[in-house]
Amino acid sequence: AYDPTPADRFTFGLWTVGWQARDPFGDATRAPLDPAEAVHRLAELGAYGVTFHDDDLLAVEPDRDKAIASFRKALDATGLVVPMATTNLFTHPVFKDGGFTSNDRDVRRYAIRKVIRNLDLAAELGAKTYVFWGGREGAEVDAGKDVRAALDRFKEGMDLLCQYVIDKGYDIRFALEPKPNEPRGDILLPTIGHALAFISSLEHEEMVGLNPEVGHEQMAGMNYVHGVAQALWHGKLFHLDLNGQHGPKYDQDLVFGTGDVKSAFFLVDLLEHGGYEGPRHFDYKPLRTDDAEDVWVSAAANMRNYLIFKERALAFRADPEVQEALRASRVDELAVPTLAPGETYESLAGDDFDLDAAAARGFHFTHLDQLAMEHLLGAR
Ligand code: 3MF
Ligand code: MG
Ligand code: MG
Ligand code: MG
Repeated sequence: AYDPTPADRFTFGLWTVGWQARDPFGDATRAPLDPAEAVHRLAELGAYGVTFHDDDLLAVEPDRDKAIASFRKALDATGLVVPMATTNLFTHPVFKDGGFTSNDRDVRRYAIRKVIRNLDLAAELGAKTYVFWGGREGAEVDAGKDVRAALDRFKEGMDLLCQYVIDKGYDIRFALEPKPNEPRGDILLPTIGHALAFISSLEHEEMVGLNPEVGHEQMAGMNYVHGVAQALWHGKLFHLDLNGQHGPKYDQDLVFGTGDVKSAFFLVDLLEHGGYEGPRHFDYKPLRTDDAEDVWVSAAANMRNYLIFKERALAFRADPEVQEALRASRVDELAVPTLAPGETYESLAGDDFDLDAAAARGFHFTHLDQLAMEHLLGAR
């Protein structure tokens, strides 16, 4: 029951299983991974697709054409698809002050060219979503960055790239990935909310949505489930990055479900019932202590955990006691509009309301929460 198949639509970034585990204090603990091997191994494990940054394809073959040919061959051999692609605008030292928002205009022009080149490849490979994680778009020194000018330039870059996609007739939408900090001291568009507000300023706002990551919201102390629900409400959940994180500290990128377990349960509950049809994309890092084979144990764990949470969430929803508890907490009542059809604010004046009785009514959320815990822990 917990064995993934392509129908589950699990996808992985090449940079996840391919992470060599370099960190700010230590060298790589694993050899580079051939993207073609990654594709074959992921397919064997039951994944549906793979995603990549332009530079990920060059992990073992510096010649871009040869690297693309080898990647394509692996895709054709396995049937794995590429639903999303993205640009590396953070590793090369040229991006140290950002890509779209570097103070250096030459760098901004280069960043846009780099995106365009990989957009063409993304379109060829059938990607429908193109992600922007602006990891270097930010600052450590407030005097060094005019945030309003930076947002002008960010908007200029996005508007231009939307126009490019329209002119080329590509079937691609963009997704912004918020993150509060790391590697910059402060990153622009730090949370889902900041990014949503920014999107509403864009020339082609209908083409731009979000790629929220579990750990990135949790680093900012945010409730990821609420953030995803709001993104869905705005019609902006174009894609997502699943992983695990233990609260506000460095970006841990743990295996999905191994950070805040309860939040992962409610996330899967939301995704399975909340109208998200896209891929379940994992953006995690195999532990630095894992060897080349352990990497595949961790890849499998992401998918297995998702399927376990899915089973628990379905059992939670199907349990008659839970349904009764939901009614007792009046969760369904929130879906009823506050005014009845035909009523106006004047109708409120006629309400016969017992203030004391309403104040005394409990919502019984503790009982509901306990039922969720018991389903999550397998005690029901
Ligand atoms: C960094 C990230 C990124 C993005 C990726 C775009 C390197 O914290 O999460 O991974 O996910 O650049 O998808
Ligand atoms: Mg992360
Ligand atoms: Mg990450
Ligand atoms: Mg990510």
